[in-house]
Amino acid sequence: MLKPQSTATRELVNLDGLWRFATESAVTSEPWNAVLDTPLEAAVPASYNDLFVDSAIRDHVGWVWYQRQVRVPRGWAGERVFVRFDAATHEGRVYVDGSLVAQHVGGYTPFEADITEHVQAGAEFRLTVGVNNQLTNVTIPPGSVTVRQDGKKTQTYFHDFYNYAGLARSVWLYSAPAVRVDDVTVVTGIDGGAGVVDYTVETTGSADVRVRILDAAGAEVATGEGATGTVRIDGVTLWQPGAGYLYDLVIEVLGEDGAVVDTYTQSFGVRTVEVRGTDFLINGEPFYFTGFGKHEDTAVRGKGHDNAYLVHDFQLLDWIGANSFRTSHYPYAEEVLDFADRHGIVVIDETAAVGLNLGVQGGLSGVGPKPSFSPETSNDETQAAHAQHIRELIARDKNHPSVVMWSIANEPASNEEGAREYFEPLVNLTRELDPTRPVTYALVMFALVNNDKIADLFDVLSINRYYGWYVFTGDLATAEQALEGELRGWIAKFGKPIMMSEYGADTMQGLHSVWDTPWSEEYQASFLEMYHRVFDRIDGFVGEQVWNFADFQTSPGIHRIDGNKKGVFTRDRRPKAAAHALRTRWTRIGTRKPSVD
Ligand code: BDP
Repeated sequence: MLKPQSTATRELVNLDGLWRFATESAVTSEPWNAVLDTPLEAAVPASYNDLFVDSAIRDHVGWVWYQRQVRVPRGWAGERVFVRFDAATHEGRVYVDGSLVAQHVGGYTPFEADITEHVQAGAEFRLTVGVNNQLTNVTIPPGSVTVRQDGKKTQTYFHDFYNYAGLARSVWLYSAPAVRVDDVTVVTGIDGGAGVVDYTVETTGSADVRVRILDAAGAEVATGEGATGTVRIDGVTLWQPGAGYLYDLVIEVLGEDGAVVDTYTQSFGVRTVEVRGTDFLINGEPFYFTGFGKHEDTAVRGKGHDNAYLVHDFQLLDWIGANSFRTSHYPYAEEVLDFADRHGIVVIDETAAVGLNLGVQGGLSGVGPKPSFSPETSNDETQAAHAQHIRELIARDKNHPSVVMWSIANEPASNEEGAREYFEPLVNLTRELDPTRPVTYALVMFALVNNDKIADLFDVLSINRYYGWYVFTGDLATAEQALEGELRGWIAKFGKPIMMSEYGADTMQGLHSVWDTPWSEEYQASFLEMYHRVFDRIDGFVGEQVWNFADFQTSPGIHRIDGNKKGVFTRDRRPKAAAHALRTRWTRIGTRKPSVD
């Protein structure tokens, strides 16, 4: 799905700002039919939960309403007019005045509606958006809603981060011509010193297409004719980890008289990704991932996208020597991937399929033990929602050179009955939609080499482990043996690349100890060092991503102190002691770990 942009033939109006806001209980049953009668205004983009000092809003389960007036620019007569939501978490319904124009399920992927028939150039309309935060056994991610005796709804979910909701990403109004670029896919290869660029442009209606490729300085380096084609870039500059060189594919759609009726520019990088034996190769060179699992999470904004945090987080990644991160546990804002493209940070792009596991959360949430895959829990309908989510993720992110792998789930119950039937079609779908990128999933601690049912379906084994934290707490010597034994078992059985996609210890900033005291800053550093000793003894190991980049908010519970504290940085991005040790190690590693003797 194309990201809206302003070009010679398209105009773009950003609708961020302050919108009228109310929960469903505070307004009439069809709030789109009138001006919302509410004293509240909510910032867009931002999750609504932490904006107001009102627990009835923070903990609200169900619909909330956002509304604003929008004027269509007067020059848009004769154009198609679209409204585009970068995300509505987790379900959105959009009304233009009294008309429903879009409905979308899935909280982290964009959707849009052609509203041309409902609006007039130069005139105002009322844009009302309902957003629902309910998670059920058939949503991705899953959860469950309970109605108490007093009628109040409460919700449980099976993932370890706060269920922030609302309009956390930008909203756009844009114009585009009736005959236009509808989609583009760019796949790149390398042939000696040349880049080989396969492109496929889809248009609305049949029209001639031509393309030009511009280098980063804006110089034309190649051209092509037709909606699909292959173009060579001689003397290509590759997109590399740490050096995110981008080209522009300028697409022009031609009218019957040969005049340009639409133009759209897709940036891309020339690079290849491949798994060979136990190596993960970028541009044919073994690549070693260093970095983090992250979250979109800041104070007050919740999951609201913020360019200041975007810049600062990438500065910190650079400072600490990290070359990559995983978009744990949902697709991040497109601005994040664009930034990673430009700055050469490698991304493992994850779906929002987190918590397909009632075994893990039994203890934490009080739900279970129930089978994770069954008609009452994750079932065919869940799988269909998961498939749709994968389609939308790949449609959105397929052209990002920074994205080198899809992670289609975090910690599913891959050790349980039904896991293979659930996952095999999803892995096949992912490969069909994108044959160019490896596919992985992050393995839960209960999924072991002798009971996991799906590892053989994937290209890379991404292991989440907490030896020394949830098990062998405070006993790093025993944890070290257990970790090494387990990792060697995976390598011996599968001969695939294996990486640590999560390892970390909760750490209270400012707590110090001369002992191996869990929660102290020293323990976090010793814990990570212990893991690194093990990684450095194992061949076939392709990366380490610490859990987590920064402290983040979770639902309340006795296992968490105002959120998860496994951050190497605090929630306001100050380094804990471990950050300095990681910096020493990762700046030394760069992109390639020295091989084991
Ligand atoms: C893993 C999850 C992650 C949690 C982490 C933890 O993948 O979302 O936050 O553990 O417990 O199970 O800190």
